[in-house]
This record gives sequence, C-alpha cells and structure tokens, in this order.
Amino acid sequence: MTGPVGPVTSRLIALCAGTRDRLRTPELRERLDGLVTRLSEPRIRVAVGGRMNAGKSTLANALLQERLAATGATETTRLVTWFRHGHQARVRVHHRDGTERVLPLAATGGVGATVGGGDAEIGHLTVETPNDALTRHTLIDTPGMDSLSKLDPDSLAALADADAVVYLMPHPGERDAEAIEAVRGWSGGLRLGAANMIGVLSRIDTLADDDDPWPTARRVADRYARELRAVLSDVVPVAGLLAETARGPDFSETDARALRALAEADRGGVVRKLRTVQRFRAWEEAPIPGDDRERLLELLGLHGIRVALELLDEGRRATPALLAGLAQRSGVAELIERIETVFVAGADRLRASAGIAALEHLGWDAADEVDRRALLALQSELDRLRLEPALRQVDLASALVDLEAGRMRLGDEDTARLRDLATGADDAHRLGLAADADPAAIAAAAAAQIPQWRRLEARPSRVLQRHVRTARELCEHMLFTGRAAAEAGASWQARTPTR
Ligand SMILES: Nc1nc2c(ncn2[C@@H]2O[C@H](COP(=O)(O)OP(=O)(O)O)[C@@H](O)[C@H]2O)c(=O)[nH]1
Ligand SMILES: [Mg+2]
Repeated sequence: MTGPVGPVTSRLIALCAGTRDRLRTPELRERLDGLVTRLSEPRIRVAVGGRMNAGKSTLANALLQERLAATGATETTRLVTWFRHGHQARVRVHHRDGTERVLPLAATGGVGATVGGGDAEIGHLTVETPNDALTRHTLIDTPGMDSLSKLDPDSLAALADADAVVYLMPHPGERDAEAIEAVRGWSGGLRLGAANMIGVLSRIDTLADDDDPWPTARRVADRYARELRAVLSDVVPVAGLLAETARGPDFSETDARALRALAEADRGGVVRKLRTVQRFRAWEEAPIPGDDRERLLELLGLHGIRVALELLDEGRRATPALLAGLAQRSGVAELIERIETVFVAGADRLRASAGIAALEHLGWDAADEVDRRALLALQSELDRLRLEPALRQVDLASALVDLEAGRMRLGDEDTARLRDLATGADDAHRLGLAADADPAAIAAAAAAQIPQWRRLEARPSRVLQRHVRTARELCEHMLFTGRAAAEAGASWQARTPTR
C-alpha cells in the first residue's frame, strides 16, 4: 500500500497511543513505539522465505526487475536484506551492536558488489533505491540457512517482522512430508497463515527431465496447496531463473544472437547437447563458442535455452519479443498478480492483523501491575477490533481459496455473496449493495443473509462450517452497526425540529 495508512490500522495506532501513556516500564513503551513506527510505514512488508538455495534471491530480483539481491553461494547471500523505496541508491549495513554504516549502492551487481564479503558482525542490510516495484511494497529477502527442518533465527525473526510472506519450496522429493511439517510447525508460532502467506513451487525447470516441466509442476503445486491449505493461500509454480533474466537488465543483444545461431544449427544435434549441462559445455563442434554457452547456461539454464529456441521457432526473433515470451513462460505474472490483489490491496487488514498479533505478544511478559492492567484493557479493545469486518475478511480470504480449489462447495448465489463479503471495501459492497446504501438498508441486507449462513453451518463439512460461521458473524456485526447507525440517525432526526 502506498500513501496514507488504512482505517483499521489507524484505529490500532490510536489504541497503541492510548496505551503507551499508561505504561510504566520504559522498555514496553519502546516496543510499543517500535510497533507504531512499523504500522505507520507507507508500504506493506512482503518477505521471501524458504530454505537456502530455494531460489529466493533470484525470485526477489525477478520481482524487482533488477539484479539487486545476491544469488548463488556468496557471503552476502547469508544476510537478511531489506529492499525499501528511496530516492538515493544506497545500502545501510546494520551491525549487531546497533551501529550502522551507509554505502553507495554499486552501479551493477547490487548488494553483493556493494558489501562483498559480509562478516559476523553484520546483522542485516537495507537497500534503499528508486525501484518501481518498491513503490508498491517493501521486500525482505531472507537467507534460510538450515536445510529443511528449521529456519535460522535471523530468517525467522525477519518473517515475524513481515506483514505477508512468499514462501518458496523447491521440490524436495521424498523429504516432502518433512518440509511440509516444518512449515506447519513454525508458521503457527509466527501467526502466519493462509491469509498472509502464499507458496511458490520454485526451480520448476529442475523438477523433471521432461522437455516441458509444467504438467509435473502444476501437479506438485496442487498437491502442496492441498496439504498446506491451512498455512498457504495457494502454491504457484514459477521458473525463477527464467523470470529473473526475462525481466532483468542482463540479457543482451549478443545473447540473443547466440540463441539465434543455436536455433539455426542442426536441431537434432542441439537437442542432444541440451540434455545435460556437461554435454552442452563439452560440445566440440558447437555453433557458438564456449563462453557464450556458459553465459546462456548462467542466464537461462538448459530449460530456458530450450524455451528460447521454441520461441524463436514461433517467430519471436526480436529481443523484446523473445524476452516477453520468456517472462510469460516463467509463470511469474501469476505470482505478481496475487501479490497485488491479495497483499497490496489487502494491506490495511493484513497490517492490522499482524499488528494485533505483535501486540498480544507484548502483553505476555509485563511484570509491573500497572502495566499489566493497561495491557489487559488493551486486550479487550483488541478483541473488539478483531470483529471489524476488514479483519474478518482476513479469515474469509482463505474461504475463497478453499472454494476455488474445490475444497468446499456452495451454490452460485452463496458463492457470489461470500465473494462480496470477503472482498468488499465497505459494508455496502460487502453486502452487494450500491455504494450509497443507507444504514437501514445495510442492516436489512445483513439480516437477510444470516439465516442462510446458519443453515449452511449444519452441513457436515468442517471446512464449510468454519467459513460460513465467519460469514455469519461478519453479517451479524454489520447488522449490529447498521442498526445502531440507523437508530442514531432516526433519534437525531426526531430531535431536530423540522419545518
Ligand atoms: N535452474 C534453476 N536455477 C535456479 C532457479 N532459481 C535459482 N536458481 C539458482 O540456484 C542458486 C540459488 O539461488 P538463490 O536465488 O541464490 O537461492 P536462495 O538461497 O534461496 O536465495 C543460484 O545459483 C541460482 O542461479 C531456477 O528457477 N532454475
Ligand atoms: Mg538468497
């Protein structure tokens, strides 16, 4: 989200301000101030998580359309890196002792070229740069040091600081179940779930030996989505390397020429050499020199080279058309669309719900009696805020996903109502009414929906029961506020003399 903070987040900020003045312990005040600063940021924080080598930094570069994150195995890839919009391109190096160093961002090579070998004293990095993608959301790249079962403390802390997470999973084969259990394990502790977390099946070109990895990728992604539906809104397959190159600045006219030369050579021979990296490298009578082949491998991988040849066969010979084709075949557009429609558009509610979770954390270790009372009072305010339609919509977001994935069934009319409830920007739109509907009309429309949701709650499906209960509670809340507003309006009119 850019611009002003949303309405629910604003109410939360006001609650924080009221509580702050009642707190005695300076440390608690400081933490509350920290939270207010976070809630007041102009943009939502989206983190990229997953284990090391999952392709996180590569995907981050694809989203940024710039090679800013360090990829592969370098010292800098082990650091949590924040990418924020800024007018001046620079890198802040945050040391673990609280000190900070500011460096100008290297013209090429991104954070790796700027910071080079990191050292143990560095806690994390912040890259500030005038990048378009960063006007929509802040991006946090995490290292994910551990193999499969756990993430390192730095990565976990960064995920906990995010409002939404893109979680990358390369296909782990037989260790699948273990990886899935691991995600379930830590996501609950961090209050991440289907409303604020989306999965990516990454490196899909390495998934299968087939020429076209997409059928396998879709099947595996669907299975992950089913198994992880409680924590991930969906799992989208993406060929990250292809996306990074297709959207980034590195692919040159020379690279396009090398591909065209390959496309014109004897196809049978080319296809055979493209079976393995070793064969492609050791190719003696190749139509292009070894350096060019190495560069194509680095930019596109074997699969990407094959896709490029197909695109050239289709007549996409000019470089922009070729790159557009590669971007399209990477699948990244679908992920970007989800980030926009789910995360950026839902920034107010995602941020407020992350803020509430953080606030509840704050209450646990208050030793002082006065502080405890202030935080208890805050808790009851938070319980009230939680009923806010925008926050119930965080829960209903997962209902839409379950519906789409066929995990629950509703008739067309109920589906349309649920969609309105989950996505409407205000009560009128949530109830499918015109924008200028008055409180009485809102109360009436909400009241009309309640019996049907209650009827559906009697159905045997657990998934359905959970979602329709939320829908009913949301309607009850709108009925209550609509009625109260209508009565206030009526009594105000009664007290106002009419001529
Ligand atoms: N073949 C292939 N390689 C990839 C893909 N994405 C990343 N890589 C490579 O895998 C290595 C690790 O990627 P990186 O983005 O640094 O992983 P991270 O540790 O999760 O940040 C790098 O050498 C990348 O070039 C992909 O989609 N396909
Ligand atoms: Mg990385």
